[in-house]
Amino acid sequence: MFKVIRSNWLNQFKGILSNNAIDQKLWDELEELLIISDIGLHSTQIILDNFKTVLKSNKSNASLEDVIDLLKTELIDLLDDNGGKEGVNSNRKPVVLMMVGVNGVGKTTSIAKLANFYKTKGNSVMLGAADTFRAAAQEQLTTWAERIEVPIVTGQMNADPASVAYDSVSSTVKRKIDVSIIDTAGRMHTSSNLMNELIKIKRVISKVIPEDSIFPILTLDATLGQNAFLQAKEFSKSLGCKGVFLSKLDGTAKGGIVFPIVMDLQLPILWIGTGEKLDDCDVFESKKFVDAMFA
Ligand SMILES: Nc1nc2c(ncn2[C@@H]2O[C@H](COP(=O)(O)OP(=O)(O)O)[C@@H](O)[C@H]2O)c(=O)[nH]1
Ligand SMILES: [Mg+2]
Repeated sequence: MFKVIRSNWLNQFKGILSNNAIDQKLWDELEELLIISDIGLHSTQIILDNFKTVLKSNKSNASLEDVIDLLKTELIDLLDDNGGKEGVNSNRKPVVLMMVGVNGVGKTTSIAKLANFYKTKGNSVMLGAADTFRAAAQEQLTTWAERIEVPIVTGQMNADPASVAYDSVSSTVKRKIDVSIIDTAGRMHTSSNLMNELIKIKRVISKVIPEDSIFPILTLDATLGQNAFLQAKEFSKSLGCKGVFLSKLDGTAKGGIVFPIVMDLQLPILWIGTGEKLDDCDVFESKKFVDAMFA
């Protein structure tokens, strides 16, 4: 798991920590390392402030390894404390995952991965192709559904996406299926029509399933770095997203993007995508992730 992370933080942190006394130069170099790792200014400040406190009370007698361990523990705690751990409670049945995010971030691919993930765990799955804006989106999801062997509800090009989502979720309930995953369109995040359309989808499906069983999941592309944030805030605010599917982690050597997602957006990262194939998908775990950053 997380074999794709190539940050190599261990040697970089060791180098900085062993070459400096605890002074401004140390903080400047640490800050630089965190920022070029995609952590973003705000989260970097929080990490450094916490680390300063820990380091001041420990460095005099702590070994380099101990200091690295303190830092790792702090990073894991920050991820656990800020993102919230609730995630998707799949004991609740049926559960609806409504996948949102701008075009090209990997929504449809991630839906296929999740369908495969839940099916492999023994859950029944139903897909809903509510991206009726692009004809190719229907075909793409249908192809995945056939491969994974899960049922799908599709709609005509330009059909009302809310009605496709409604049909799919209704059918999920009727057929006593465990997990319903809804694909949605992702035109520009600046288009208020898109947000209104997504809000409508959520409202309409809440007529057949309790609202707390609906989980809007934001797909974010890890390679977009800080650029992913504006879109993320907009989606999160409008839809009350419950978590993030972080795609394309194989496409970046950094990985630090997880910190501002969790700390600034206050959204847990639930899954990561690490390639284009069905099983290039892992459940996110803070400790494993931080260990991988330092591997
Ligand atoms: N390397 C890599 N490519 C991915 C990943 N997830 C999706 N993709 C690719 O990203 C492109 C856009 O994906 P798609 O699912 O169509 O995005 P959508 O427009 O958000 O539905 C496709 O070429 C996918 O194969 C991932 O985790 N890693
Ligand atoms: Mg798509």
